Amino acid sequence: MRTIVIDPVTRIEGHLKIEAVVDDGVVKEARSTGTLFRGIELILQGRDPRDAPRITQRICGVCPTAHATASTFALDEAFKIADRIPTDGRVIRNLIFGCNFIQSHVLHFYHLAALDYVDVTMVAGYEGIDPGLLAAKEFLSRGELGPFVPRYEGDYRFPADVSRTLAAHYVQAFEIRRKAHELLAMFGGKMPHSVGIVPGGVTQTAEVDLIAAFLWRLNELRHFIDNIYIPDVLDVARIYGDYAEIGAGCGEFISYGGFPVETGRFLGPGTIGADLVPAELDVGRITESIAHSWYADGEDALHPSEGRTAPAPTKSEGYSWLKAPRYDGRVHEGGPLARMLVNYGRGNDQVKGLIDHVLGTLDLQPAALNSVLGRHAARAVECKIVADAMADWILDLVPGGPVYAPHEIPDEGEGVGLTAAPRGALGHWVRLKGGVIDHYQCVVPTTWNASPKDERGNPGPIEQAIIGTPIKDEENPFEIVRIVRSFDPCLACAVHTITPRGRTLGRFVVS
Ligand code: NFE
Ligand code: MG
Repeated sequence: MRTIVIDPVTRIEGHLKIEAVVDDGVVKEARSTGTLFRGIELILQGRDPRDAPRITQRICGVCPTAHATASTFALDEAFKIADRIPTDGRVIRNLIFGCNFIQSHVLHFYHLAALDYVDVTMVAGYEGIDPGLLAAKEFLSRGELGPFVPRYEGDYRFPADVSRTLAAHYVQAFEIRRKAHELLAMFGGKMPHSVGIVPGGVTQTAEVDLIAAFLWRLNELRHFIDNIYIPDVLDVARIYGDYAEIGAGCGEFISYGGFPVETGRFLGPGTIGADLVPAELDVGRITESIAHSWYADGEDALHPSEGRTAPAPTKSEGYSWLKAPRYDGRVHEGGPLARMLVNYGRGNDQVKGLIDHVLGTLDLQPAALNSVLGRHAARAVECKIVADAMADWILDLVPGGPVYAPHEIPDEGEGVGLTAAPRGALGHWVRLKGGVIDHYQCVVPTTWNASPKDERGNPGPIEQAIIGTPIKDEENPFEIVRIVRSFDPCLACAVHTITPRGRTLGRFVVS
């Protein structure tokens, strides 16, 4: 029996520790610990509600647009204007947010996860004229190995020429992400922490020149997704086919739905299990357990609208700053895989067509999607679906049309804002009193996926995905980091500890 400790897990956002107890070459127990602590929700108390979309974006530089979206949906509801958002306002919100989805999914595959599969150091032997590869070669020749090593060794399977092609795409992906940011800024003002999405709609009207410029650049991103990103994911899946059998999670999935369209949500909401029969989402069934989290609070498993945040860093049963969100008391995984499965189950033709194409290409059954490869494939498919939809949505804009519903801020009000965020299901809960924020809670995607055990002792999705995994080489536990990264965790988003008077909660040595 041996415990493998990976602390911090690199190439994710934020600070995550994974402990895995290995016996006879198989993981028997796993612990996922959010080691970062920070505060946001209490900062909001007593403030003008319109500050919330601006301040909650500071939770994270990777998915600020998701927080702006959830926060704004919650305020639309609290202000009772959710049904008055003009079409141009709704569409432009979706375009701004869609840019962030594309950027985030490309970031995750190339700059965070791909280095687990592609030996970028092969670029050192490159003899061609590709400017990106030559820049990478020069970078390596200076001994700048930081993003690439140290790393686990012994399971890089691509030959040198394919590794170099993939490395060229790694370099190209930086440019694609920059372009996605630029695209977002056209309607959103800037990235990160855009200023375009506000309660009532957006701040930028649709103009003909903006529409043309946006569409032209969006098509460049779509070209990359179709011709580079998706084929690269399929190449990794072919060479690392065993990863369709590694990393199965809890087997139950949750989607809040995302991107409002006239008929509901473009990515539909729901829950789904192994039978692939989706169920309606009932927000009232969401609870957060603190049984194994560093929070003091007699009552466990509260609904987020009543959630409290009382830090207890020395609590002996605790091992994470993350709470443990559950649906119907059961563990659920969120993320692109959850959304693609829910929408596959709901009979969405486009999702069905693309997922079936991936399964056919790799000769896999739908059950194999609950795996490391399934998460990567679902993310790439979702990236394409959202990018293609954006090219349609933009044509719904009426240049010069209204983008904002004027309104008063009520003294009292309550709202919940649910959205798909790149990493999963994101919810913001707000309550107003005296015209200011009285209570605010965020339950974010990585809180679901990287959660610790709950009050019933059930491990969270990432913990369950690691448990039962055979480890080939305990000195190089590739399997564990590949599983964790397939979830695209963001601990910066996931943890919100607050200390109203600046009390010290604990001291941490970062090694
Ligand atoms: Ni910090 Fe986030 C996303 C949100 S997180 S990246 O996507 O919301 O878990
Ligand atoms: Mg398992």
